[in-house]
Amino acid sequence: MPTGIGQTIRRREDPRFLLGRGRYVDDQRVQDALYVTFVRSHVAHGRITSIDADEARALPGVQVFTAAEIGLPPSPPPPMLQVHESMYRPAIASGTVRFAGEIVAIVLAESREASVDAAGMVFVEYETLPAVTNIREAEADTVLLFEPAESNTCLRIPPQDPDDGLLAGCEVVVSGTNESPRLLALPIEPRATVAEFEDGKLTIWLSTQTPHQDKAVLGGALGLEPEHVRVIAPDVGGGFGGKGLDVEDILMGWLARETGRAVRWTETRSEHMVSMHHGRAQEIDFELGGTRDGKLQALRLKILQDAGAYPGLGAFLAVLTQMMASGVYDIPKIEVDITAVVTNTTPTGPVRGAGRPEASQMLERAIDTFAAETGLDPAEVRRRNLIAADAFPFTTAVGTTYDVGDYAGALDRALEHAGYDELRREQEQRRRDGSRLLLGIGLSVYVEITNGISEGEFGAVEITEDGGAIVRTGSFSHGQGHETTFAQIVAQRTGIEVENIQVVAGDTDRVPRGTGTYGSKSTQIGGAAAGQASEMVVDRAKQLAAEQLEANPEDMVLDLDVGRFHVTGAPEPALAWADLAGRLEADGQLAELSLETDFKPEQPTFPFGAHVAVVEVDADTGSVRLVRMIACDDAGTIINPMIAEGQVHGGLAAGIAQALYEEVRYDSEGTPQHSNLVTYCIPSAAEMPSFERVVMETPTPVNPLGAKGIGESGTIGATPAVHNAVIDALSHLGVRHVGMPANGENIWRAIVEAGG
Ligand code: MCN
Repeated sequence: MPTGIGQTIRRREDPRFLLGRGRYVDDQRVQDALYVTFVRSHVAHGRITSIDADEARALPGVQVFTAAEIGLPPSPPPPMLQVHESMYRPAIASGTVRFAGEIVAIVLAESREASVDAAGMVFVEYETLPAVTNIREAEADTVLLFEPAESNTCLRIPPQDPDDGLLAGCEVVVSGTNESPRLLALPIEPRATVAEFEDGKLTIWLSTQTPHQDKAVLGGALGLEPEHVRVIAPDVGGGFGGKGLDVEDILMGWLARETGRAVRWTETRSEHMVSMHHGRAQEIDFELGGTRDGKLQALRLKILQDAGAYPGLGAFLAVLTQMMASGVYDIPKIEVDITAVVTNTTPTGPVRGAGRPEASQMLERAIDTFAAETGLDPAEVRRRNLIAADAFPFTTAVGTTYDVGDYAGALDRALEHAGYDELRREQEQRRRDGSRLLLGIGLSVYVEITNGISEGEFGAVEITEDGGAIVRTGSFSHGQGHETTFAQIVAQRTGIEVENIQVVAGDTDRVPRGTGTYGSKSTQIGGAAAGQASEMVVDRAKQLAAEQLEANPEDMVLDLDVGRFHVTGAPEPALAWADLAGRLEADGQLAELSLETDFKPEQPTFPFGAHVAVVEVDADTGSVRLVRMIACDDAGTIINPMIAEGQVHGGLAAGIAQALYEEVRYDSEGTPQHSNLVTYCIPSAAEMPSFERVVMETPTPVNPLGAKGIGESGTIGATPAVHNAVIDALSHLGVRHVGMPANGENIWRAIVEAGG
């Protein structure tokens, strides 16, 4: 039996990566390329008063472009944002700069060194303007950033039927603010682009998650027909939600056409940290009400999202937060008010989780706050309010319909694995003993949305002459292991061995359409499409095998264990895939075993889970150590348990990093306080405990695989569990909240403020 769904096999792509044989954009050799350096503003908000590039231009082989020469029109944000035209983002700043890192000039030269040196000789002068970096200040409109636009607000969705008395009947009402700090996606491979323009066609190599969408946007921006744009995404060294088409890429396409030379650019880490979009950057004021015995009745939220310097996807992510505002709980009344504002900071966008972590971070903090107020155990408050396993499909008070779940099952498993009661006893004991190392236990029960806007995906399967298969998919792996899991899906349905199945993705000339990879949607739509195309090929192959064996097509079966066609009940005569393909090739019929499909599900899927974090906090210094991390994540049917586990591990590390370490900060003038990995803190494996994973699989009816997404689950569940654990450790000191990241400084401040 070939290795199909549910079996662990090692990632087929890994030997290439581990032996340094991956091929990334920067490895792409093109003839006679010019090297591009973007000159970026160090001023967060200002008027460009002069750009003096004379010295740079005088250098041999150097060309310099500014907005005046480029003349590309500013791009409107995605259609869901209706904003004043003055807020459209220019590819290169013209007149005004709006964040530190914005492009003001472009330098091209014959080598990277010459290009960087020449960029240092472009002198830009600014008249600085007041910078706004705080979202509450931006919301107040005291400084208008886009006059004549009359407000900094770029997305406003007030509650449909506001009810002043929403919380009136509640015996207990708790309130607070949860900040989800701005952070970086920070892939190991930074962005890189190579572009050439030959015979009227742009070929562009991008480090991206979304090659086909990028092709469409590039064509639109540069006025090129679809057949005149080819996007190739080779190996990508991580994206974490951050990679897609950026203004730099549009400029690279323009430069290749304008100069008639190939152009290349690979950003530095410092450049990356100020210019690739940032994530999160959201604050939520919450009010949660319920009965004294722990039944939740009403929730009111005011979401404030920082869109950064120009409105884009980041503003819209607050809508995903709203969609998931009820989480795993049956809360009868929920009112959500959304405001997104522009500031003088790097524009925001999706970073692993994108809008959903913010919902679970807020909700799980609110539940713990409610538990503290009522004196109930946090696990008990959760249990009393979880949506019951027999209530699905379930529509929450904010109108989101969940497919299937067993939230109590996930919580029970995680608590049992953790030894929750024993941990509580140990906590008590340490408190009684006056131990300096305080034990904290944090819970989160979460549900998230994957394939959030119910997109479809392309999949095709082609049988090759030797009886192997080529799978073409519109999904695109930037680290997730699709070369392995997509092959497993096809193997399961065709009986062809995984090693004889090639997965083709990421080249718009080799895959006709696709949407790419984000929102943990690839398996449930791209994988499902590949599975569906496999079944179509098998059906057609049965007919063709019947013709070859002069049998009735209805009697023909495919023995999946060995990949052979024969008549039911008679194993001989039989045709293996290679026999059939060989005969069809000889007859000129092999193309009939090349079929494609588009799989479009009715709705998104809703992975869920429960996490338990155990921390030790030093009461004197505030330093914190994550001691244990227990994760039960249910993504429906699992294709490859080892890959799924790897995804959870990566997600947990990201979620823990947000809870304890990561934060992008600006000073009051909008100057970023981090420009490299010395000053921006991300953890390494050394800071992580060995993760304890509890397996659970509840298949979804939404797609034939029964699979939900798993790429972001760990990120969504881990942050609130760890955050709650830190506050739990300090709760007996009167601490009710610690700002995120819950690092030594913030913990120490919270202890001091509580009088400890
Ligand atoms: N999988 C599985 N069984 C399931 C679901 C998934 O075996 N029920 C497998 C898949 O087949 C795939 C992997 O797990 O090999 C992730 O699948 P899926 O959950 O469908 O997510 P996507 O492939 O769409 O990946 C996107 C998701 C997102 S949104 C971010 S951000 C992210 C992530 O995945 N960025 C990553 N994981 C990452 N992993 C790496 N190494 N690098 C990134 O940049």
